[in-house]
Amino acid sequence: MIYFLSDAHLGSRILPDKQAAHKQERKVCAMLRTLAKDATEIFLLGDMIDFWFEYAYTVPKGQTRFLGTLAEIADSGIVVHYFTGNHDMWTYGYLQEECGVIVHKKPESIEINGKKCFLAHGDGLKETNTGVKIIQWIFHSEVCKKLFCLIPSRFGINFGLWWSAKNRTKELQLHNRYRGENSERLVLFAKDAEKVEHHDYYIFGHRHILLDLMIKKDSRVIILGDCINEFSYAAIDDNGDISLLHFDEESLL
Ligand SMILES: [Mn+2]
Repeated sequence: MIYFLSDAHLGSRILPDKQAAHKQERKVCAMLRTLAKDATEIFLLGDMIDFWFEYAYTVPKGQTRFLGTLAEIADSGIVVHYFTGNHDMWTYGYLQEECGVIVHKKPESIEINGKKCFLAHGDGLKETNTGVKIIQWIFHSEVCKKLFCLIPSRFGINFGLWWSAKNRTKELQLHNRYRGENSERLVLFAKDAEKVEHHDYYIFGHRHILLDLMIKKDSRVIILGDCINEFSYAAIDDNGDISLLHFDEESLL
């Protein structure tokens, strides 16, 4: 089986306290370990960590269980793909070296069990808002990254977590529902992309909604939900069939 999950936003200040954060992190790890039982590959499609920035000699505190679980799964021979999202894009080798994952910083077109899949976190696709575009340019700028490195980490990381929580709160208030086939950006993106190159599945994270939509008789858009409230994931079986599922911790007991 091949699995896809996204958007755990581990370490987010939206959660009430450390205890709640650890509870969520343990559940994400339990989910990963359960999927690992019959997985050959696991794709993390972005924003697994709420704010990640690697400095030359240090990384942000926290997410210890999660990073350990990734390393354990990768060490066992399962290929783990880590797509960066718009909250955890500032990774420069640590996740590959220490956790053994393959980092993808751009969308990928990959054939999986005979199906052509377009995989992406989903931020920036079909984006029309100039403000958001400017922020995205800043986030991807090498100069801005170097400048951010000059800020002491206690201020830099504090700012990152604050910005991230503010952003998520806004998203939760404004956008956390399906906008419909004609307004949902990722669906519009997939429909446009389909005119140029065919994919059987378009799989995205980012939106924190669950969507399984046929856009053509042989093309489907999947949006993965999240690992905060839904603990949802997609699975592609050996025949290339895809399903959107929920992880149920109770069933493990
Ligand atoms: Mn995102």
